[in-house]
Amino acid sequence: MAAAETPNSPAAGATPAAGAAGITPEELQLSARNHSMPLEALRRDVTPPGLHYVLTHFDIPDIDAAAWHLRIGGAVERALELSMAALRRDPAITVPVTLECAGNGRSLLDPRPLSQPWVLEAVGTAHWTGVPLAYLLGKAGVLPTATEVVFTGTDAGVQGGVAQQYARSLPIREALRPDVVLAYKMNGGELPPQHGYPLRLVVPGWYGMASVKWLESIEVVMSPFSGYQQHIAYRYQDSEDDTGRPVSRIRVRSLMVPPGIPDFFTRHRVLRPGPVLLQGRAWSGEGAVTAVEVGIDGTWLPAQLDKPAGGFAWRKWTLPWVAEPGEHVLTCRATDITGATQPLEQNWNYQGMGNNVVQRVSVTVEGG
Ligand SMILES: Nc1nc2c(c(=O)[nH]1)N[C@H]1C(S)=C(S)[C@@H](COP(=O)(O)O)O[C@H]1N2
Ligand SMILES: [Mo]
Repeated sequence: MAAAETPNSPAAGATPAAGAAGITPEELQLSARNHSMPLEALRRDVTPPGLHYVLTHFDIPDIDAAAWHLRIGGAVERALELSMAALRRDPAITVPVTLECAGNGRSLLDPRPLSQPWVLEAVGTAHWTGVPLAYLLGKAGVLPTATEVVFTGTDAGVQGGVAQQYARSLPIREALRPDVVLAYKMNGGELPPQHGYPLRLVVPGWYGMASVKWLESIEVVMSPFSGYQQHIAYRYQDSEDDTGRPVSRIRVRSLMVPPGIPDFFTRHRVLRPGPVLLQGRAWSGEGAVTAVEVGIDGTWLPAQLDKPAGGFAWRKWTLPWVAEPGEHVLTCRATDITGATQPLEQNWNYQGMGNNVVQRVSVTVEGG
């Protein structure tokens, strides 16, 4: 029984699998449903919906937006029930946000935790338009005793033997941030079915699991939420027995557009000798990216950074390189304002969360 993102049975998570070898039918099934962003899409500031990564634990619901309502209740002065038409009349904001799945990089771990086997590209940047969550919570009137807000999606399934609707909570101070949005548009167009139609939460700076799709209800609560996706899944665990620490903000990461052209099967890169502009994007959920270095055969050079497109949107970087004939390894490494940087050796954890190891691209420059 496979479900995305968290090893389902303790045995599954602990099963050693060497590198990417021996991919299981369950992993293949998940990776055929959930797709990542092709690395060449890093050329674009904004990721078109079809290129943005997708992660859905259960089934994509088919929702009739005309009949759909959002319920807001719990520890509030006034419970609200809002139609899509009513939400569209509220003041709207548009926020550029880089979303990344917390399981990005999982398939590189050894042993490999069995779940959605992401490589490096479970990321995308979109412009999300909708009503600020803080505005609606203000309308409902949050009681002073409130500590968290629970978001529940329509989609249901079984994970780790637990029947559930997908649900996550946010601490009240995060929920009241002005840039947290209940989005009904992606890149100016209608929200696509796979991205949460008709309404989803977007929490800038947090790994994707916080941004609940197909939102059905919002409940303000006074005690810690203990739902499966909060309490069991999305934790940094050292071992099966470790209760772990919750996954929250996106760790600093950079990726490059692999230069040249790919070999179809291996994706190994081939390019001509001479000047080439290496480029990519870097982001962090902890704050601004302050530096990107590019490694050419082990020598680190500072890349040039463009202006950021928003507080939690990726930043473009470039580095001119003169490619000489032969075999080369290109890497990139970002640092954010907290001083956090990307590890050269990945840290293993039981669920395979937050693996922000540096990307390595091997290239063959022709003419040697
Ligand atoms: N209702 C619901 N919301 C969800 C999920 C889900 O399975 N169901 N998956 C989460 C996870 S793990 C991620 S990484 C993001 C992915 O968002 P995207 O598919 O729009 O890129 O959605 C989050 N929101
Ligand atoms: Mo995710």
